[in-house]
Amino acid sequence: MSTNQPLVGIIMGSDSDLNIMQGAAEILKEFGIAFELTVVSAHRTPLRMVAYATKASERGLKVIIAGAGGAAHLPGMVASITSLPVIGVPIKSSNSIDGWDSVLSILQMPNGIPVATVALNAAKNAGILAATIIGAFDETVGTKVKAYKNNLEAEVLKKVDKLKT
Ligand code: RP5
Repeated sequence: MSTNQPLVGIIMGSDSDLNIMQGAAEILKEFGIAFELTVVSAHRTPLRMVAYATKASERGLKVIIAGAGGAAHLPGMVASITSLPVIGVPIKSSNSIDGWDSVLSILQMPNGIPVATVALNAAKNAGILAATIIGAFDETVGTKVKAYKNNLEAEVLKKVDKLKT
């Protein structure tokens, strides 16, 4: 990809989510996909959330990855405003109910407003999914995603071979 225009917006409810959300940033770097990363809170900065979601598409973003924990309304609220695909990352932010609060808040969206929800803390998978969406239209990215998956397969086959010896 030859431009520095961010194609993926990585947002999170708090800077305490950053440790997990770095996983999305790292894999997007590996795929050579430009991204931006910032904190947008559905509850503490609701107007900033509305502004971000409203302008995301016109600013050139193609996919939004939104991570949040607890009453994790950020991905769903952003999805309710933007026409871009939104990938939700449930974050285990407290031990009280093992992250089920985050998972269910992001997963259980009403009809019409889908959020592509990855597993608990699975920011890397969110990055791979974002690359896959972009790769469906961008051949360079698509080829990298294919190579990534081929490599996963090769790694497994190597282990299978080792088991035979
Ligand atoms: C959520 O509350 C955030 O996404 C974070 O996972 C959780 C805790 O936030 P802090 O109190 O650490 O800022 O909104």
